Amino acid sequence: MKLSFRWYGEDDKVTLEQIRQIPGMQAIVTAVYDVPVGEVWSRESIAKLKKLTEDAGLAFEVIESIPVHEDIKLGKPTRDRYIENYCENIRRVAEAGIKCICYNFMPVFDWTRTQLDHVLADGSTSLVYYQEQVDKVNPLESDSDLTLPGWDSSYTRDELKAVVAEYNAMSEEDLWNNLKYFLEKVIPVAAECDVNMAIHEDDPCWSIFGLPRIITCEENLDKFLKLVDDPHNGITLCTGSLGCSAKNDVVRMAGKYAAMGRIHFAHIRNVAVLENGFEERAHLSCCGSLDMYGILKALHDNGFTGYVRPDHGRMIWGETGRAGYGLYDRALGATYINGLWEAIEKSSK
Ligand code: DNO
Repeated sequence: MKLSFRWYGEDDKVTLEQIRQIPGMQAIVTAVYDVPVGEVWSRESIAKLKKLTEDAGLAFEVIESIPVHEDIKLGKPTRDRYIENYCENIRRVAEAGIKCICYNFMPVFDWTRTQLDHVLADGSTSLVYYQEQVDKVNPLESDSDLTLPGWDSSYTRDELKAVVAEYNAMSEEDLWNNLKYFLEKVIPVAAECDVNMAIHEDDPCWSIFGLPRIITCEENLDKFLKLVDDPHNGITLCTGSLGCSAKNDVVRMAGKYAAMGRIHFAHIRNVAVLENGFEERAHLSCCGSLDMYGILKALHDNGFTGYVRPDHGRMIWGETGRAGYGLYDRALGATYINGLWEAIEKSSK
């Protein structure tokens, strides 16, 4: 595995110098943020990220994310232009040395939580999802509170209502067809550039607001990998996204898809699964519902060689900043991952 860390660019409170001091840190995970979704990234912006990263002694090899324009997911006539731009972005980041691109195919809403600063028993704060709070929100009603974190804030309320209505008229099968159409154009370009595409599971892995969500479980990941059966068409195994549903056996999925050579990136995060949702917890197995040792061992024993990053951390030690993306708890997560990996490697010899 190659240990990596997400960095939001020069505006990130967490600096490259700090990230470099995390033991065993090898690579940065970042993106160009100065271009609207769907447009082509400038070579200058890409080169700047590369230089900053490499000057800090870290590898510039993973992008998270090149976002997919809604017109592609909706299958609108304008999608071809956006897909062409997407292919151009793959070529451009590949030229700069990128080996892996993380993206998602979630309609409108990326990750969804109902609170960003829930106080846990130890006084740290974390991101949580309680179903009863989500149920109170109806994006189509003008008086509902539309401020759940993680959403694209560039939409006005009317635009959001319009795009949600478009999805409401679509079936899951339509979304599958649009994903297939996208992959059939994009994966050959990724293969030509030798870049691995790594789709991120839907977070949480179930439908919200009646919108279709399809990258949610083993059956659907099997279907996804067959849409275009090429090793460059792979997944980001996000343990927290899959693991917030008790129906997903994340250890089994880690082993299975690693053995197939289709996991290119792993987001390592623990969650406590509750009856009415889930809470993000510290990375250790004993802090949540997931067997983190089992997951990493399954990756290791099945020949996984991709990138790993500690995913969302809690806010601890008085740190403030971007929810889920502070320095301290993610650094603890990185150290835990390193410890597990060393032990797994040595005991398997
Ligand atoms: C949340 C992240 C996601 C992820 C995208 C990938 O913290 O894991 O926003 O980056 O879904 O496209």
